[in-house]
Amino acid sequence: MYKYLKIVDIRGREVLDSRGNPTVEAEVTVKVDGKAGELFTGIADVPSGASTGKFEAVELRDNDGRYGGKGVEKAVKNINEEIYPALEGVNGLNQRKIDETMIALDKTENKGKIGANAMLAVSMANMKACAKALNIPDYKYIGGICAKKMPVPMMNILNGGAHASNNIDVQEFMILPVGACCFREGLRWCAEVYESLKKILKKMDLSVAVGDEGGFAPNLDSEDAALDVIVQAITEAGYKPGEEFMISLDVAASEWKTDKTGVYRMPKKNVELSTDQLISLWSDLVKKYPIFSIEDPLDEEDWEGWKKITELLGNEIRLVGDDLFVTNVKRLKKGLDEKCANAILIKPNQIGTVTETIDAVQMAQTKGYIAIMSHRSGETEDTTIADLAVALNTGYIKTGAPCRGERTAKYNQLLRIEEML
Ligand code: 2PG
Ligand code: MG
Repeated sequence: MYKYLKIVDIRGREVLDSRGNPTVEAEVTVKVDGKAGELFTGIADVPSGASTGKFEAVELRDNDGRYGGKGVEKAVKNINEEIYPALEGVNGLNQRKIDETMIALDKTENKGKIGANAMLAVSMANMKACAKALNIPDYKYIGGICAKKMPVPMMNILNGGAHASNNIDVQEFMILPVGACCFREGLRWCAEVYESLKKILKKMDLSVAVGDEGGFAPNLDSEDAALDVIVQAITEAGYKPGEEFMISLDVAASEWKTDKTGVYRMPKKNVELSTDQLISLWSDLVKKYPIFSIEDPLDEEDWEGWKKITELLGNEIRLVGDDLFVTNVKRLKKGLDEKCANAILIKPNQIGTVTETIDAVQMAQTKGYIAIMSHRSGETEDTTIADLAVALNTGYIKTGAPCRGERTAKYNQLLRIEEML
Protein backbone atom coordinates (compact mmCIF):
# COMPACT_ATOMS: atom_id res chain seq x y z
CA MET A 1 0.00 0.00 0.00
CA TYR A 2 1.23 3.50 -0.75
CA LYS A 3 2.48 5.63 2.11
CA TYR A 4 3.02 8.78 0.10
CA LEU A 5 0.82 10.20 -2.63
CA LYS A 6 2.64 13.32 -3.68
CA ILE A 7 0.51 16.20 -4.93
CA VAL A 8 2.01 17.11 -8.30
CA ASP A 9 -0.69 19.29 -9.82
CA ILE A 10 -3.72 21.30 -8.75
CA ARG A 11 -5.86 23.34 -11.07
CA GLY A 12 -9.11 25.18 -10.72
CA ARG A 13 -11.75 26.07 -13.29
CA GLU A 14 -15.04 27.88 -13.47
CA VAL A 15 -17.98 25.61 -14.34
CA LEU A 16 -21.78 26.00 -14.10
CA ASP A 17 -24.14 24.85 -11.38
CA SER A 18 -27.76 23.72 -11.73
CA ARG A 19 -29.05 27.29 -11.67
CA GLY A 20 -26.69 28.30 -14.46
CA ASN A 21 -24.45 30.20 -12.06
CA PRO A 22 -20.69 29.76 -12.08
CA THR A 23 -19.09 27.58 -9.45
CA VAL A 24 -15.65 26.18 -8.71
CA GLU A 25 -14.21 22.88 -9.92
CA ALA A 26 -10.78 21.62 -8.90
CA GLU A 27 -8.52 18.86 -10.16
CA VAL A 28 -5.87 17.45 -7.89
CA THR A 29 -3.26 15.04 -9.26
CA VAL A 30 -1.19 12.78 -7.03
CA LYS A 31 1.79 10.65 -7.94
CA VAL A 32 2.38 7.28 -6.31
CA ASP A 33 5.73 6.65 -4.66
CA GLY A 34 8.17 4.08 -5.94
CA LYS A 35 9.28 3.34 -9.46
CA ALA A 36 5.89 3.23 -11.12
CA GLY A 37 5.18 6.89 -10.47
CA GLU A 38 1.65 6.60 -11.82
CA LEU A 39 -0.59 9.68 -11.73
CA PHE A 40 -4.14 9.81 -10.39
CA THR A 41 -6.47 12.80 -10.68
CA GLY A 42 -9.52 13.60 -8.53
CA ILE A 43 -12.12 16.13 -9.69
CA ALA A 44 -14.64 17.86 -7.46
CA ASP A 45 -17.23 20.63 -7.85
CA VAL A 46 -18.67 22.77 -5.08
CA PRO A 47 -22.38 23.58 -4.75
CA SER A 48 -23.98 26.89 -3.80
CA GLY A 49 -26.93 27.88 -1.60
CA ALA A 50 -29.77 30.36 -2.07
CA SER A 51 -31.01 30.58 1.51
CA THR A 52 -27.52 30.87 2.93
CA GLY A 53 -26.83 31.24 6.64
CA LYS A 54 -25.25 34.45 7.87
CA PHE A 55 -22.42 32.50 9.55
CA GLU A 56 -21.40 30.31 6.62
CA ALA A 57 -17.83 30.35 5.34
CA VAL A 58 -17.43 32.79 2.46
CA GLU A 59 -18.21 31.81 -1.09
CA LEU A 60 -15.86 34.03 -3.06
CA ARG A 61 -17.53 35.76 -6.03
CA ASP A 62 -15.94 38.21 -8.46
CA ASN A 63 -18.59 40.94 -8.12
CA ASP A 64 -17.68 42.35 -11.52
CA GLY A 65 -19.51 42.54 -14.86
CA ARG A 66 -19.32 38.84 -15.75
CA TYR A 67 -22.26 36.56 -14.89
CA GLY A 68 -23.95 39.42 -13.05
CA GLY A 69 -21.06 39.51 -10.59
CA LYS A 70 -21.32 35.81 -9.77
CA GLY A 71 -18.14 34.71 -11.57
CA VAL A 72 -15.59 32.72 -9.57
CA GLU A 73 -12.39 33.62 -11.41
CA LYS A 74 -10.86 35.01 -8.21
CA ALA A 75 -11.44 31.70 -6.42
CA VAL A 76 -9.99 29.80 -9.38
CA LYS A 77 -6.96 32.09 -9.39
CA ASN A 78 -6.53 31.42 -5.67
CA ILE A 79 -6.47 27.68 -6.38
CA ASN A 80 -3.87 28.04 -9.11
CA GLU A 81 -1.68 30.69 -7.56
CA GLU A 82 -2.06 30.34 -3.77
CA ILE A 83 -3.23 26.84 -2.91
CA TYR A 84 -1.21 24.91 -5.51
CA PRO A 85 2.19 26.34 -4.50
CA ALA A 86 1.36 25.73 -0.82
CA LEU A 87 0.37 22.11 -1.37
CA GLU A 88 2.77 21.03 -4.10
CA GLY A 89 4.76 17.99 -2.95
CA VAL A 90 2.59 17.45 0.15
CA ASN A 91 1.32 13.92 0.88
CA GLY A 92 -2.31 13.77 -0.32
CA LEU A 93 -2.97 10.98 2.17
CA ASN A 94 -2.64 13.54 4.94
CA GLN A 95 -6.04 15.14 4.32
CA ARG A 96 -6.04 16.98 7.63
CA LYS A 97 -2.69 18.58 6.93
CA ILE A 98 -3.90 19.66 3.50
CA ASP A 99 -7.03 21.23 4.94
CA GLU A 100 -5.08 22.90 7.75
CA THR A 101 -2.55 24.29 5.27
CA MET A 102 -5.34 25.95 3.29
CA ILE A 103 -6.93 27.31 6.47
CA ALA A 104 -3.56 28.73 7.56
CA LEU A 105 -3.03 30.23 4.11
CA ASP A 106 -6.35 32.03 4.33
CA LYS A 107 -5.83 33.32 7.90
CA THR A 108 -9.41 34.62 8.25
CA GLU A 109 -12.11 33.19 10.52
CA ASN A 110 -14.61 32.82 7.65
CA LYS A 111 -12.26 31.77 4.80
CA GLY A 112 -12.98 35.08 3.13
CA LYS A 113 -9.57 35.55 1.59
CA ILE A 114 -9.00 32.34 -0.37
CA GLY A 115 -12.69 31.46 -0.45
CA ALA A 116 -14.41 28.39 1.00
CA ASN A 117 -15.46 27.46 -2.55
CA ALA A 118 -11.80 27.31 -3.65
CA MET A 119 -10.78 25.34 -0.55
CA LEU A 120 -13.59 22.79 -0.60
CA ALA A 121 -13.05 22.00 -4.28
CA VAL A 122 -9.37 21.22 -3.59
CA SER A 123 -10.11 19.40 -0.33
CA MET A 124 -12.63 17.06 -2.00
CA ALA A 125 -10.58 16.61 -5.19
CA ASN A 126 -7.56 15.57 -3.12
CA MET A 127 -9.65 13.04 -1.21
CA LYS A 128 -10.91 11.64 -4.53
CA ALA A 129 -7.43 11.49 -6.09
CA CYS A 130 -6.17 9.44 -3.14
CA ALA A 131 -9.15 7.08 -3.21
CA LYS A 132 -8.53 6.54 -6.92
CA ALA A 133 -4.83 5.87 -6.38
CA LEU A 134 -5.67 3.29 -3.71
CA ASN A 135 -8.32 1.83 -6.04
CA ILE A 136 -11.12 2.02 -3.49
CA PRO A 137 -14.45 3.88 -3.63
CA ASP A 138 -14.60 7.31 -1.96
CA TYR A 139 -16.94 6.14 0.81
CA LYS A 140 -14.52 3.34 1.68
CA TYR A 141 -11.52 5.67 1.63
CA ILE A 142 -13.22 8.07 4.04
CA GLY A 143 -15.04 5.61 6.28
CA GLY A 144 -12.92 2.46 6.05
CA ILE A 145 -14.51 -0.58 7.62
CA CYS A 146 -16.73 1.68 9.79
CA ALA A 147 -18.76 2.74 6.73
CA LYS A 148 -21.84 0.58 6.84
CA LYS A 149 -25.10 2.49 7.08
CA MET A 150 -27.15 3.51 4.04
CA PRO A 151 -28.94 6.80 4.66
CA VAL A 152 -32.70 7.25 4.57
CA PRO A 153 -33.45 9.77 1.81
CA MET A 154 -35.19 12.94 2.99
CA MET A 155 -36.71 13.66 -0.34
CA ASN A 156 -37.92 17.12 -1.15
CA ILE A 157 -41.12 16.82 -3.19
CA LEU A 158 -42.69 20.24 -2.66
CA ASN A 159 -40.80 23.54 -2.73
CA GLY A 160 -41.67 26.96 -1.38
CA GLY A 161 -39.80 29.86 0.17
CA ALA A 162 -36.70 31.12 -1.63
CA HIS A 163 -36.61 28.01 -3.83
CA ALA A 164 -39.89 28.59 -5.68
CA SER A 165 -42.02 31.41 -7.02
CA ASN A 166 -45.28 30.31 -5.40
CA ASN A 167 -47.07 31.48 -2.26
CA ILE A 168 -45.81 28.90 0.24
CA ASP A 169 -43.46 30.28 2.91
CA VAL A 170 -41.93 27.01 4.16
CA GLN A 171 -38.99 26.25 1.89
CA GLU A 172 -39.05 22.43 1.71
CA PHE A 173 -41.48 19.58 2.30
CA MET A 174 -39.71 16.21 2.40
CA ILE A 175 -40.80 12.58 2.61
CA LEU A 176 -38.85 9.84 4.40
CA PRO A 177 -39.50 6.18 3.54
CA VAL A 178 -38.79 5.03 7.10
CA GLY A 179 -40.52 1.66 6.61
CA ALA A 180 -38.46 0.58 3.59
CA CYS A 181 -36.11 -2.35 4.01
CA CYS A 182 -33.21 -0.80 2.12
CA PHE A 183 -32.13 2.25 0.17
CA ARG A 184 -33.18 0.90 -3.24
CA GLU A 185 -36.68 0.14 -1.94
CA GLY A 186 -36.97 3.51 -0.20
CA LEU A 187 -35.92 5.32 -3.35
CA ARG A 188 -38.62 3.51 -5.34
CA TRP A 189 -41.27 4.33 -2.74
CA CYS A 190 -40.32 8.02 -2.87
CA ALA A 191 -40.39 8.13 -6.67
CA GLU A 192 -43.85 6.54 -6.58
CA VAL A 193 -45.12 9.13 -4.11
CA TYR A 194 -43.60 11.88 -6.26
CA GLU A 195 -45.55 10.55 -9.26
CA SER A 196 -48.69 10.26 -7.17
CA LEU A 197 -48.30 13.90 -6.06
CA LYS A 198 -47.87 14.95 -9.68
CA LYS A 199 -51.16 13.28 -10.62
CA ILE A 200 -52.99 14.93 -7.71
CA LEU A 201 -51.65 18.38 -8.57
CA LYS A 202 -52.61 17.94 -12.24
CA LYS A 203 -56.13 16.95 -11.20
CA MET A 204 -56.32 20.08 -9.04
CA ASP A 205 -55.27 22.09 -12.10
CA LEU A 206 -52.09 23.19 -10.35
CA SER A 207 -48.65 23.62 -11.82
CA VAL A 208 -46.30 20.64 -11.87
CA ALA A 209 -43.31 22.80 -12.78
CA VAL A 210 -40.44 22.09 -10.42
CA GLY A 211 -38.36 24.27 -8.12
CA ASP A 212 -34.59 24.42 -7.69
CA GLU A 213 -34.37 21.06 -5.92
CA GLY A 214 -36.79 19.23 -8.20
CA GLY A 215 -39.84 19.38 -5.92
CA PHE A 216 -43.11 20.71 -7.30
CA ALA A 217 -43.91 24.34 -6.66
CA PRO A 218 -47.71 24.64 -6.92
CA ASN A 219 -49.67 27.65 -5.75
CA LEU A 220 -51.25 26.28 -2.61
CA ASP A 221 -52.81 28.50 0.05
CA SER A 222 -51.02 27.34 3.14
CA GLU A 223 -48.52 24.99 4.74
CA ASP A 224 -51.46 22.84 5.90
CA ALA A 225 -52.72 22.56 2.32
CA ALA A 226 -49.23 21.44 1.22
CA LEU A 227 -49.07 18.82 3.98
CA ASP A 228 -52.57 17.60 3.10
CA VAL A 229 -51.67 16.91 -0.54
CA ILE A 230 -48.48 15.15 0.55
CA VAL A 231 -50.37 12.87 2.93
CA GLN A 232 -52.86 12.21 0.13
CA ALA A 233 -50.02 11.42 -2.30
CA ILE A 234 -48.47 8.95 0.16
CA THR A 235 -51.83 7.24 0.69
CA GLU A 236 -52.76 7.10 -2.99
CA ALA A 237 -49.36 5.58 -3.79
CA GLY A 238 -50.36 2.74 -1.44
CA TYR A 239 -48.25 3.64 1.62
CA LYS A 240 -49.14 4.42 5.23
CA PRO A 241 -48.31 7.95 6.43
CA GLY A 242 -46.79 7.86 9.90
CA GLU A 243 -45.77 4.22 9.53
CA GLU A 244 -44.07 3.73 6.21
CA PHE A 245 -43.50 7.41 5.52
CA MET A 246 -42.69 10.37 7.72
CA ILE A 247 -42.59 14.03 6.68
CA SER A 248 -39.90 16.65 7.29
CA LEU A 249 -39.96 20.40 6.82
CA ASP A 250 -37.25 22.92 6.21
CA VAL A 251 -38.73 26.24 7.24
CA ALA A 252 -35.52 28.21 6.57
CA ALA A 253 -36.86 30.76 9.07
CA SER A 254 -33.70 32.85 8.89
CA GLU A 255 -35.25 34.11 5.65
CA TRP A 256 -38.21 35.43 7.69
CA LYS A 257 -36.21 37.50 10.14
CA THR A 258 -36.88 41.17 10.63
CA ASP A 259 -34.63 43.80 12.20
CA LYS A 260 -35.67 42.56 15.64
CA THR A 261 -34.62 39.12 16.93
CA GLY A 262 -37.79 37.28 17.88
CA VAL A 263 -40.00 39.04 15.33
CA TYR A 264 -40.64 37.19 12.07
CA ARG A 265 -42.41 38.04 8.83
CA MET A 266 -43.59 35.27 6.50
CA PRO A 267 -42.55 36.94 3.23
CA LYS A 268 -45.19 35.53 0.93
CA LYS A 269 -48.21 35.69 3.23
CA ASN A 270 -46.88 38.93 4.68
CA VAL A 271 -47.85 37.90 8.21
CA GLU A 272 -45.85 39.01 11.25
CA LEU A 273 -45.28 36.51 14.07
CA SER A 274 -43.38 36.40 17.36
CA THR A 275 -41.05 33.53 18.31
CA ASP A 276 -43.76 32.13 20.60
CA GLN A 277 -46.41 32.29 17.90
CA LEU A 278 -44.09 30.54 15.48
CA ILE A 279 -43.33 27.82 18.04
CA SER A 280 -47.01 27.19 18.58
CA LEU A 281 -47.55 27.05 14.82
CA TRP A 282 -44.97 24.25 14.56
CA SER A 283 -46.28 22.44 17.60
CA ASP A 284 -49.80 22.45 16.05
CA LEU A 285 -48.40 20.94 12.84
CA VAL A 286 -46.60 18.24 14.84
CA LYS A 287 -49.92 17.28 16.44
CA LYS A 288 -51.71 17.09 13.08
CA TYR A 289 -49.17 15.45 10.76
CA PRO A 290 -46.61 12.62 10.94
CA ILE A 291 -43.59 14.90 11.25
CA PHE A 292 -40.09 13.51 11.73
CA SER A 293 -38.16 16.76 11.81
CA ILE A 294 -38.31 20.52 11.35
CA GLU A 295 -35.20 22.27 10.09
CA ASP A 296 -34.53 25.91 10.97
CA PRO A 297 -37.95 26.44 12.59
CA LEU A 298 -36.49 29.69 13.95
CA ASP A 299 -33.84 32.20 12.96
CA GLU A 300 -30.08 31.53 13.21
CA GLU A 301 -29.69 34.14 15.97
CA ASP A 302 -32.80 33.35 18.01
CA TRP A 303 -30.95 31.10 20.53
CA GLU A 304 -33.57 31.76 23.23
CA GLY A 305 -36.31 30.63 20.89
CA TRP A 306 -34.34 27.53 19.90
CA LYS A 307 -33.96 26.62 23.54
CA LYS A 308 -37.71 26.95 24.07
CA ILE A 309 -38.71 24.91 21.05
CA THR A 310 -36.18 22.20 21.93
CA GLU A 311 -37.65 21.98 25.43
CA LEU A 312 -41.16 21.76 24.01
CA LEU A 313 -40.73 19.49 20.98
CA GLY A 314 -37.27 17.94 21.38
CA ASN A 315 -38.64 14.66 22.71
CA GLU A 316 -41.11 14.24 19.88
CA ILE A 317 -39.28 15.31 16.75
CA ARG A 318 -35.83 16.23 15.45
CA LEU A 319 -35.11 19.95 15.38
CA VAL A 320 -32.43 20.46 12.78
CA GLY A 321 -29.96 23.34 12.86
CA ASP A 322 -28.89 24.34 9.36
CA ASP A 323 -28.36 28.12 9.29
CA LEU A 324 -28.10 27.87 13.07
CA PHE A 325 -24.99 25.65 13.05
CA VAL A 326 -23.60 26.09 9.50
CA THR A 327 -21.60 22.83 9.90
CA ASN A 328 -19.35 24.72 12.29
CA VAL A 329 -18.17 22.95 15.46
CA LYS A 330 -18.00 26.24 17.39
CA ARG A 331 -21.66 26.99 16.75
CA LEU A 332 -22.60 23.35 17.32
CA LYS A 333 -20.81 23.42 20.67
CA LYS A 334 -22.86 26.47 21.69
CA GLY A 335 -26.03 24.60 20.67
CA LEU A 336 -24.99 21.55 22.71
CA ASP A 337 -24.16 23.69 25.75
CA GLU A 338 -27.40 25.64 25.57
CA LYS A 339 -29.56 22.65 24.63
CA CYS A 340 -30.65 24.09 21.31
CA ALA A 341 -31.82 21.68 18.57
CA ASN A 342 -31.12 17.94 18.52
CA ALA A 343 -29.85 17.48 14.98
CA ILE A 344 -27.49 19.23 12.59
CA LEU A 345 -27.59 19.63 8.83
CA ILE A 346 -24.20 18.97 7.28
CA LYS A 347 -23.22 20.96 4.19
CA PRO A 348 -19.49 20.75 3.38
CA ASN A 349 -19.48 24.13 1.62
CA GLN A 350 -20.79 25.89 4.72
CA ILE A 351 -17.46 25.17 6.37
CA GLY A 352 -15.08 24.64 3.47
CA THR A 353 -13.01 21.47 4.01
CA VAL A 354 -13.58 17.72 4.20
CA THR A 355 -11.97 17.28 7.62
CA GLU A 356 -13.95 20.10 9.25
CA THR A 357 -17.11 18.51 7.83
CA ILE A 358 -16.13 15.18 9.40
CA ASP A 359 -15.41 16.92 12.72
CA ALA A 360 -18.91 18.44 12.79
CA VAL A 361 -20.55 15.07 12.09
CA GLN A 362 -18.50 13.34 14.76
CA MET A 363 -19.13 15.98 17.41
CA ALA A 364 -22.87 15.74 16.76
CA GLN A 365 -22.94 11.96 16.80
CA THR A 366 -21.02 11.60 20.06
CA LYS A 367 -23.50 13.96 21.73
CA GLY A 368 -26.64 12.20 20.49
CA TYR A 369 -27.56 14.74 17.83
CA ILE A 370 -28.25 13.22 14.42
CA ALA A 371 -26.27 14.54 11.47
CA ILE A 372 -28.04 14.86 8.13
CA MET A 373 -25.82 15.07 5.04
CA SER A 374 -27.13 17.70 2.64
CA HIS A 375 -26.89 19.14 -0.84
CA ARG A 376 -27.35 22.85 -1.69
CA SER A 377 -30.13 24.28 -3.82
CA GLY A 378 -27.53 25.08 -6.47
CA GLU A 379 -25.80 21.77 -7.22
CA THR A 380 -23.61 20.03 -9.78
CA GLU A 381 -23.16 16.44 -10.90
CA ASP A 382 -20.61 15.96 -8.09
CA THR A 383 -21.70 13.11 -5.80
CA THR A 384 -19.27 13.44 -2.89
CA ILE A 385 -22.07 13.95 -0.33
CA ALA A 386 -23.47 10.49 -1.14
CA ASP A 387 -20.13 8.92 -0.24
CA LEU A 388 -19.74 11.10 2.83
CA ALA A 389 -23.19 10.10 4.12
CA VAL A 390 -22.30 6.39 4.02
CA ALA A 391 -18.71 6.88 5.16
CA LEU A 392 -19.84 8.78 8.26
CA ASN A 393 -22.96 6.67 8.90
CA THR A 394 -25.15 9.77 9.07
CA GLY A 395 -28.31 7.71 8.60
CA TYR A 396 -30.02 10.48 6.61
CA ILE A 397 -29.37 12.42 3.42
CA LYS A 398 -31.25 15.37 2.03
CA THR A 399 -30.62 15.73 -1.68
CA GLY A 400 -33.77 16.86 -3.40
CA ALA A 401 -36.45 15.25 -5.51
CA PRO A 402 -36.18 12.13 -7.68
CA CYS A 403 -35.95 14.58 -10.57
CA ARG A 404 -33.23 16.82 -12.08
CA GLY A 405 -29.90 15.18 -12.90
CA GLU A 406 -27.89 16.94 -10.22
CA ARG A 407 -30.24 15.45 -7.56
CA THR A 408 -30.59 11.93 -9.04
CA ALA A 409 -26.79 11.79 -9.43
CA LYS A 410 -26.53 11.48 -5.64
CA TYR A 411 -29.33 8.92 -5.35
CA ASN A 412 -27.83 6.86 -8.18
CA GLN A 413 -24.42 6.92 -6.50
CA LEU A 414 -26.09 5.63 -3.32
CA LEU A 415 -27.61 2.76 -5.32
CA ARG A 416 -24.10 1.82 -6.46
CA ILE A 417 -22.74 2.05 -2.93
CA GLU A 418 -25.55 -0.11 -1.55
CA GLU A 419 -24.59 -2.83 -4.05
CA MET A 420 -20.96 -2.65 -2.91
CA LEU A 421 -21.96 -2.89 0.75
C1 2PG B 1 -31.29 24.36 2.87
C2 2PG B 1 -30.66 24.25 1.51
C3 2PG B 1 -30.69 22.93 0.84
P1 2PG B 1 -29.84 26.31 0.24
O1 2PG B 1 -31.73 25.43 3.28
O2 2PG B 1 -31.28 23.40 3.61
O3 2PG B 1 -31.94 22.37 0.69
O4 2PG B 1 -30.99 25.29 0.68
O5 2PG B 1 -28.81 25.52 -0.42
O6 2PG B 1 -30.52 27.29 -0.66
O7 2PG B 1 -29.33 26.96 1.50
MG1 MG C 1 -32.06 24.46 5.35
